[in-house]
Amino acid sequence: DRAILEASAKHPIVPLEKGKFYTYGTAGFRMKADLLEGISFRVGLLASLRSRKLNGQAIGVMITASHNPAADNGVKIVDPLGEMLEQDWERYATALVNATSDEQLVEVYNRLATDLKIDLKASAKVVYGRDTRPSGHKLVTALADGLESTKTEYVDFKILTTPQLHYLVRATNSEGTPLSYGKVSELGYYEKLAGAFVRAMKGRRINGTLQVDCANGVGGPKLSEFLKHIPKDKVNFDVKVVNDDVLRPELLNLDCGADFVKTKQRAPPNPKPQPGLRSCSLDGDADRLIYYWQDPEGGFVMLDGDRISSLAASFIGGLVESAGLKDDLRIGVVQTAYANGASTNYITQHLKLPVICTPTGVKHLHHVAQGFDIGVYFEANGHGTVLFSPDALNSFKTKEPQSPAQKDALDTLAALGDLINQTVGDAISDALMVEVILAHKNWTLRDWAMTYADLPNRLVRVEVGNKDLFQTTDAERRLSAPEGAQDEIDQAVKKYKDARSFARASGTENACRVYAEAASRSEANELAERVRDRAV
Ligand code: 16G
Ligand code: ZN
Repeated sequence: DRAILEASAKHPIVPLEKGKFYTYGTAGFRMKADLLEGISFRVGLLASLRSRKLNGQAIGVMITASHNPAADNGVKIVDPLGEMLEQDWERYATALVNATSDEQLVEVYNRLATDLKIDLKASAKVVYGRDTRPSGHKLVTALADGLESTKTEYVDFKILTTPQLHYLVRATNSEGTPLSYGKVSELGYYEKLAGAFVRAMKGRRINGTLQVDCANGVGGPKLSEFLKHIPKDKVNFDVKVVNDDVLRPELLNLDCGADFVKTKQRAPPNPKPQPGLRSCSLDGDADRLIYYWQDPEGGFVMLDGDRISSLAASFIGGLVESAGLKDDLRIGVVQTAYANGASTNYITQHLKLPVICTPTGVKHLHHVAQGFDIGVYFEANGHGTVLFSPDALNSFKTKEPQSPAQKDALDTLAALGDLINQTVGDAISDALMVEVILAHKNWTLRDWAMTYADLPNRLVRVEVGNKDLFQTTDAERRLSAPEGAQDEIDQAVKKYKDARSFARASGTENACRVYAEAASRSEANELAERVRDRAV
């Protein structure tokens, strides 16, 4: 207890106004970096408890604020298999962080240990990393102090993308077992991806250059490092890395990156968009991906998370059929309310695959995707991945092929199982998957975009006094409170063709979001404004 008290005094928590509390949001604690030092220290305590509770398995901590401005930062906890922290534990994190004094902190810590039957003498291990934000350094120092004060073993993996940290957590816990996820090092991550990429491409050619906008974040240097591991004689992959300046922190996510492209629905102004160039953008911690190109005739065309999801579902569904596994493996797609209605239609009607809708946030989608043998999940904003069950992975490796075509499909599926990050959405891994699929289909981005036409849509952010008044049901597609608000939305939607709209409280900022889609751009805009004005 003394050790914790003393260390905690060095990393005080910044008190909030009366009645306000820090909360573990959709993606951990996220706010202005100067508020986070004490929080990071306390997250160290929580991670040690979690590790001790889980028999000393390694827990991960990632310091990042993703697509937020450079002045923000965040702390989130990763479970042993590389998944997001189990939801029950979010409130324990919140309890520790909101303790009002060092003494109270120790009290809460001890009470959690007692209530959860945790042996504080058992061994504990935590591995952590951070993105390129300058504030990250101070935050990992506080974190390490939290770990030392609880006698927790730790490994500092320094600067990483978020998905790399998730990889390392799973690799650490599976090392030396039959389910080993890969070598426990950043190099191991590159080698695994590069090897799988070569196997999945199988000599196919990639047409033209891919320009990757890295949001001036950690994805830039990491992508450049990864590219060195691709054997030039096996795959031609011509990548132009842009917006990869991590030496001027103020440039992070500034007028570039996946969030900019998705919300502004246009290409970053720098470098000047080149007509026809195949392009994609990562976000600040490289877990989101958006593709796009500037069409000489049609203007800017964006291929977002819904498009990546339907592309992956169509390709993998086809392979499963060719491999003769259609009756053995259940494939499904998981989306949120933000998914464009046209994508949902395409997947259910054309691909004939089931779609499940969940609330926003990767933890929800990931969980539901695990219910399938092959679960494809993406948020429209570009965050997502494809999960393969142990059964699925096993059948790719053990099924006896009846023909060369079957063998080909099985080999490609097995390669995809290694290429696609199984722990969390990973922009680098997802981009490689997209490139593999386009090469197999011999498609340009235009071919990809032709599969269906997106419904015009509009997202508006609304400042509200208290966002918590807005309660949702039906995977955030309907409001249950305030009273009467959903009726207003229903009335508004009725006025337009192919229309859909919903409102929800943000999980990351104090605001509401209104989404609307309809048959034409003007109708979508009108609907969004009507819902904003009448229901929110
Ligand atoms: C977080 C989520 C992201 C979600 C977004 C919604 C993770 C890792 N990140 O950034 O998936 O789309 O929140 O934000 O889960 P909102 O609640 O403010 O709309
Ligand atoms: Zn991110």
